[in-house]
Amino acid sequence: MTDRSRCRNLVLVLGDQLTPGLSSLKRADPARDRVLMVEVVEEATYVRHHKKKIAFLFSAMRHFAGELRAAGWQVDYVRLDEDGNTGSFRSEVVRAARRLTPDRIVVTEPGEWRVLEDMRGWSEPLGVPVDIVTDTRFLCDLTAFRAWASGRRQLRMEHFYRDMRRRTGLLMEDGKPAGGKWNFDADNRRPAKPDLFMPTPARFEPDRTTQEVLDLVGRRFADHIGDLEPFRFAVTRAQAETAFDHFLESSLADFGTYQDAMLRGEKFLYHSVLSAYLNAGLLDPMALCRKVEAAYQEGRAPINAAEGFIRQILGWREYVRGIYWLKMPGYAGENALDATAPLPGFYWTGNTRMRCMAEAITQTVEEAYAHHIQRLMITGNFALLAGVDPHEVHEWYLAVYADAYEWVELPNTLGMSQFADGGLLGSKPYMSGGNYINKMSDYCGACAYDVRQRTGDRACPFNALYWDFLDRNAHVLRANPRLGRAYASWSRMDADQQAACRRHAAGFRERLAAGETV
Ligand code: FAD
Ligand code: DLZ
Ligand code: SF4
Repeated sequence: MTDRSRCRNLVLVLGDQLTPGLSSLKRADPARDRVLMVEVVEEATYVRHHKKKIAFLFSAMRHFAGELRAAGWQVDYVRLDEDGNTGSFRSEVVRAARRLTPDRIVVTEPGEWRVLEDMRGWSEPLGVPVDIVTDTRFLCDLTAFRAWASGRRQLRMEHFYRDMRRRTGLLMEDGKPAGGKWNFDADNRRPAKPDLFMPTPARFEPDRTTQEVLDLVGRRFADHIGDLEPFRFAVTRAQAETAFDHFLESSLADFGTYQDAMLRGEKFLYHSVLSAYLNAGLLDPMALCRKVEAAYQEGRAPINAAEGFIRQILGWREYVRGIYWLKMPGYAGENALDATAPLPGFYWTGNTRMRCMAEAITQTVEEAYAHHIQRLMITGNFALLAGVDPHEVHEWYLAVYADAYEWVELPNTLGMSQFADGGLLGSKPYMSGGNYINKMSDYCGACAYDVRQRTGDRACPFNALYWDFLDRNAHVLRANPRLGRAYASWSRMDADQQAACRRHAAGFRERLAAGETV
């Protein structure tokens, strides 16, 4: 259909905008406007995304297009393997505009700077205005975040989070935080024990649409990281809501207590495994927070669980998005510790003798998922200690996780995990030697290395790397009051021990650089 009067607005809906109440759709009229959705090779390959991530999005996009059509919209959906698909957002919008001659293009602002910059240049070649409208799916709009950040010396998440609790009234009782404290993190650091009754997230059998996508992705992206099957993701809003309800029933109560725990073979523990759905727009963050608050109020979840979960969504998720848009485009290039080592090849395979790294990476390859402490204190910690170039680390996280889009991934990786922003996001680097990993997991007992040794053939690599990291970066970090105890311990070591640590770490980093199996 090329009737101009039927396409006043051409509404482009991106793969992470699968929300019926999307701001661009709200501005349009199903009777007169047209929706455009495109599967494009550029989005799948600007970093080489995990096969499961591509399959999840393509299937969720196709299902969403079907739901829009059922709701009365005309949707032009361009499949990846369709004849004439030109492969990028820009060229597909140009092609559609030639076909449909719209008066204007409407699009909700994208989640990545790269795409926004490109969109800002579309109007001229298209010869029609491009309206980029605010994304209203977040709990703190960017103007409010800028106002919060303005004039502050430090942009700490905890302060932002308290403001958000007050603003939304979530877990507030008579103007005070429910349970008498803002933050129950201190209760949320218990290691887990292998348990026969460990919950598993809700899983869904692929339907015909998903099966077609799996065949497509298997053919077209065979050389990307990751196992495509078994594929058990939710691909519709209804399924994602079922997954959330299942989490509420089976895992929320223990979510807080075991939030930082890690166990061999347990890929999900009590985590919600909802981030991919939230970030694609299949779930509404406020609705989740309200349901978790209700579970607390009705006595179905303790305060440390409810507060812990709400803090992740109301606090961290909104905060990192605010930081991203406040600091881009410069943020992506920061490298406060001048880290330059290449990302070790085993990040793509899990082929390492370090049990903790093998567990975290193998499940990433299998599931396009690892939980927060695995990302932060295993793969992130190792890259930080080994001095890996933060840009390479960033590209890895962006590629391998089903929930990764730059607005959320970059601040978490570059800021929280790699300290490449020099402490804008975190007051000190998140780092540890083997001791912490041993305390919070059962990995070390099954490792080729010995967590108690600092140097020697079987010494846990995290140990010498930890001390060497502090030493190498003393010019940046020594003045940090939160590292006072760590530097005091380093100073208490005698010169021979310090030299042995340095030698061991340097030898290990050389073997890493040479691509040896470590
Ligand atoms: P749960 O532990 O069940 O938490 C509930 C929800 O809270 C999550 O679904 C997520 O939406 C939100 N959340 C929790 N922590 C964070 C956080 N730090 N930032 C933003 N939201 C948070 N999260 C992403 O969504 N996308 C990413 O690309 C991403 N990259 C990361 C990279 C690194 C190096 C680190 C350390 C963390 C990263 N995170 C990212 C944050 C966090 O690890 C994931 O959100 C979480 O592991 C998703 O699993 P879950 O749904 O089971 O979360
Ligand atoms: C991640 C991704 C992939 C793999 N493919 C597509 C696609 O083909 N079409 C699409 O609309 N979106 C895709 N996405 C999500 C986009 O990369 C995302 O919308 C932008 O990065 C902005 O956040
Ligand atoms: Fe990881 Fe070291 Fe423990 Fe091995 S000994 S699992 S390398 S922390």
